[in-house]
Amino acid sequence: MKYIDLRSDTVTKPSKAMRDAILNAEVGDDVFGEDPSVNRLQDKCAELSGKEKALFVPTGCMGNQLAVKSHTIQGDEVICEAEAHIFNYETSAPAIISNVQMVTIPGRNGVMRIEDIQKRVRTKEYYFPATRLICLENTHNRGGGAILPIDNIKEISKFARDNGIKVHMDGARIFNAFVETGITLKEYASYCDSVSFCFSKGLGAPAGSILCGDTDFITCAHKWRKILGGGMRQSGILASAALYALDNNVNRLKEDNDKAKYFAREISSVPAVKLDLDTVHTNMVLFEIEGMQRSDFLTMMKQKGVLFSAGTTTSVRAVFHMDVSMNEVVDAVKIFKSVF
Ligand code: TLP
Repeated sequence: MKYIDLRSDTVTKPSKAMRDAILNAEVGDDVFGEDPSVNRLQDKCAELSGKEKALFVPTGCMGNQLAVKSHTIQGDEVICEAEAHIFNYETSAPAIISNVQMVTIPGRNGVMRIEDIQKRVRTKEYYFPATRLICLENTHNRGGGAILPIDNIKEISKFARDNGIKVHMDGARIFNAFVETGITLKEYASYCDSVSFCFSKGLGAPAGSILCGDTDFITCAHKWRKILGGGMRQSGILASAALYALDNNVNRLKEDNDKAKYFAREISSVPAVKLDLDTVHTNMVLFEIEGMQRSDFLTMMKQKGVLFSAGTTTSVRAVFHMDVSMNEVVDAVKIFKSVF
C-alpha cells in the first residue's frame, strides 16, 4: 500500500534535481578542511545567519548538543521549555555529553514567559549551579510547529545578555517560520549566540544540519564534533544536497504550511477532534481525539493508508512536506472524516 505519510517532514526523499546536485558534487577530505562543497555551505550559512562561522553536522541533535557543550561547563544549568526537543528527544545528551542540569519551564505552545525564566535564573551564591544558557526552539515541534513571537525572543535575548547568559536557538525548522513571518534567519540569529537548523526536514535533503556562531564557539564545536565521531570526510556529497535545498526549497515551505492549515481547518469540524486552530502556524498539526485511544486511532488510520505520529504525550501529530501533494492532503481529510 502507498501511504500518505504525515509522520514527519524527515521522511522526504531527495528529488531528481537534488540527486543530480549530489552526483556532480565537488568533494575533498573535510577532516583536512578540504571539501569545497562543505566549505561553500558553511560560508553560505555563516553569511545567511550573520554569524562569523558555521559548522556542518550530521544531525540536528548533534548541532544542539555541540551548542550545549560549547556554551557550558560541567555543572552549569541550561534553561529550556518543558516540551523542547533538546530535553525530550535527545536521550539526555546534555547530561551525558556536557554534564549539565536542564531546567525546564512549562510554556504555552513552546513559548516561555520572561517572568518564568527570570524566576529560575540562579543568583551567584557559590553553592548554586550557574545559569549559563537558555535554549529556544523555533518553530517549536511539540508546540505544534508554533512560531516564537519575535517580541518574546527579543526580551529573552535582552535579559540573557544583561545577565551574561548565552542563548541558543534550535531552528530545525526556522525557514518554516521565515516563510510565514518574513523574519530572516539573520534577524532571528541576531538575538541568539548560536543557531542551528536542519536540511533533512522540510528542505528535503537526505541528512545534515548546520550550527552557526562566533569563531571561538565554532572552534570548540568543531573539536567536539570530532570527539563525537562527526568528522565525515567527503561530506560534500551531503553538503551539495544542502546547498541545493537552500537555493531551491526554502520558499516552497509556504505550501507545506498552507497544507497544514487546510488540513487543520477541515478536521476541526469533526466533533471528536480537539484542536486549537490558532496554534497552527506552520507545517504541523497537533490534535487530540476524544473517545478513542490514540494507539487505536493511529492503527485505524494506517489501515486506511494515512500515517500520523505521536505529538505530545497525548496528542496526534500530522506533518506536511514536499512529498505529500495537495491531492493527497485532500484524500487524507476524506479518509479522516470517513473514520468518524
Ligand atoms: N525531530 C524529529 C523527531 O526527533 C521528533 C521529528 O520528526 O520532528 N530539533 C527539532 C526541533 C526537531 O524537531 C528535531 C527532529 C531535531 C532537533 C533533531 O534532528 P535530527 O533528527 O536531525 O537529529
